[in-house]
Amino acid sequence: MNKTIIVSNRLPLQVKIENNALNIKPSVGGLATGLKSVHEEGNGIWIGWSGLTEEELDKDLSNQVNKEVTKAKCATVPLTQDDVDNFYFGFSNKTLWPLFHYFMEYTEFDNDQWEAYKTVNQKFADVILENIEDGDTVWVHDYQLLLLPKLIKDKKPNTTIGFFLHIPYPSYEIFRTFPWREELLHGMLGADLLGFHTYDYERHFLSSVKRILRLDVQFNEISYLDRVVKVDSFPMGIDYNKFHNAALSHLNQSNTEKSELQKRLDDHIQAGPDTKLILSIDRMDYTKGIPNRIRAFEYFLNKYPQFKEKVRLVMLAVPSRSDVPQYQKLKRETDELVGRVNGEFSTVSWTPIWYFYRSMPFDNLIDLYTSSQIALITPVRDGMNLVAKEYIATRVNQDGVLILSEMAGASKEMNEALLINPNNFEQLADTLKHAIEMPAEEQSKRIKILQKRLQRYSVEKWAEEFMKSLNDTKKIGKTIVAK
Ligand code: GDG
Repeated sequence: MNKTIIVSNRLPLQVKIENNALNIKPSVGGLATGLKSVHEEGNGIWIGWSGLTEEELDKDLSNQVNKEVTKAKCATVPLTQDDVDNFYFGFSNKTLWPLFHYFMEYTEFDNDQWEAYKTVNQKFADVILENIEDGDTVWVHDYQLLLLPKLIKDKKPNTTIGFFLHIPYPSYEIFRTFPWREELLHGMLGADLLGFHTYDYERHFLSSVKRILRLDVQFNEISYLDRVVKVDSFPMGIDYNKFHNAALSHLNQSNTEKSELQKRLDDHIQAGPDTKLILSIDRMDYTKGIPNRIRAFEYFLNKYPQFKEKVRLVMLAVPSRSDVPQYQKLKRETDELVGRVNGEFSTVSWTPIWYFYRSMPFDNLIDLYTSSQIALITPVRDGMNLVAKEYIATRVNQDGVLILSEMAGASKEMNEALLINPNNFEQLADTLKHAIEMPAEEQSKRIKILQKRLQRYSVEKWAEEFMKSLNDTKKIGKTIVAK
């Protein structure tokens, strides 16, 4: 029986060595949830890196990892520390990530790192080829593996290959600066279906294909060699019920069940009739617009001083890629800005920004979502942004306001949020005031529509639609041959 192989840079497992012993847990991220049913079906297998380098694993540990990983229907791609430095921290995060997020000034074009990127994509292909049989389906994920579709298709033309990009695809004018642009596009075109979060990313990709490779594009189909490659948008959703139900059970928590964080959040909310919490949650990444958000909040406090001592920005920034210099710089800048604003405005009973630089357990995340009357999500570029969707799913009383950057893919499906340009402080300050003063009926009207949409287009539905479309490409292939 044919099977589906899922491929992503990291496996949906957390693999750690603690006191010389292996500790493996399933990871609980959105992608793992969405792909669960695809993964569990038949002989499905998930291929990726375990998170431990070859140097960290002696023979014994390596055998143990393989045994445990196999039990979880996974297979690992062995990577050395050099691979991780040059392919992951290097080319993926110093070239593709900034370029695809329009950060030209952060983009490095380093030939050695490009070579490492190719080598590691080949390592992924080798493991796939060991596990694949004719007629299987492969679903490759994200920007670390853009060359993989071609590497598989060349060796196994009878496999159906899907690719999904989780980050933005940039406009032609940005992409054309990339030195290895033809090779990268050919790599992606090894797929039968290419999926993006939004129609705009899809359009940008098609434009690059037309202008760089001079291929014939009809609507959303590319004639490529003897095949047709289909391109489409599949906006990724969330595990709606998980967030909604967690928020519902929060409602009924007794005082003793509440976390310390929840009690502190309650203290603020109950301090006065018009006190509000404004929430922001992101990985500490320069694409997320964190410094701009703090500056805009400072601007807001100066423009509308009546909200001093009433509103508080609760900002959770999760450490990320801290080996990359730009991320270290961003951390310093954020620390400094928070210090400046808190120094400038704090009173004995009020600190304007509560800043957490850490990751929090899921329950605390729910504390934050459910306690905040406003979510302020202002990335300068973001493929989708799931935090915006999770916030809406947790608003079980249909109150709350989402302020969302129009530069996030999520804004395309969330018109009922207050959409802003994250570089426009004036607009941001005025929108914050609007959000704080928004009547309850209007909040509820907006949230209800958003919730309905998110509930319908969950992450499971996203995976289902992609797989359906991928299966349909088998029919397109046959039509072409029949012509
Ligand atoms: C990339 C693209 C695209 C965050 N802090 C904690 C925590 N989280 C969880 C959130 C959410 C996820 O992490 C973050 O997802 P985002 O979509 O917001 O952002 P990226 O990590 O940049 O993801 C993005 C996504 O891929 C999917 O395609 O939307 O555009 O950049 O689920 O809940 N979870 C826990 N503790 C935390 O402190 N437990």
